[in-house]
Amino acid sequence: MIASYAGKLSGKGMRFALLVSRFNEFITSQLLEGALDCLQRQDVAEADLTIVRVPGAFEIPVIAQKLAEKNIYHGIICLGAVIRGDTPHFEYISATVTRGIARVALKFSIPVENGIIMTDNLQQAIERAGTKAGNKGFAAAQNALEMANLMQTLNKI
Ligand code: INI
Repeated sequence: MIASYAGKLSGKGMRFALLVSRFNEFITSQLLEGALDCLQRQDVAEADLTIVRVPGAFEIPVIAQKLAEKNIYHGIICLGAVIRGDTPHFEYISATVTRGIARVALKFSIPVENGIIMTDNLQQAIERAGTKAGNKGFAAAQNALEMANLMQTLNKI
């Protein structure tokens, strides 16, 4: 028989940290709302949720690392919005943040989900923050649940 594993979406008894950047707050607040909606609908208790705010997306990886070091969270959900401007700043921030988040996940073997919208313009960001293209915060929270459950399952084999 082939052994096959996939994570469930249940959040009962799991602790999550939500890391939210204030830059483009009117987008990131919608991502936070979507993520909380997902987690609470999957039975994560309020007492098991921690929200941490940082100035911008660039600051997310170091705080994700700080939170991961505590070894108390089943997952960390990073929420932000990086929107292209007239300078190459966008390229540097998005690449650095993406690499930083991946590094923390690999270093600590916990899900550190990238719920950071990276778009060419404000319209695309709005579309991904609870309108036409769904809510990337909700999706990141769902991925965190699936990955946290998968980690628990794989810990048992
Ligand atoms: N931070 C963002 O989260 N989104 C952006 O679109 C953005 N832009 O375009 O500049 C941004 N810049 C701030 C950056 O994340 C840091 O907070 C800043 O560079 C100080 O370290």
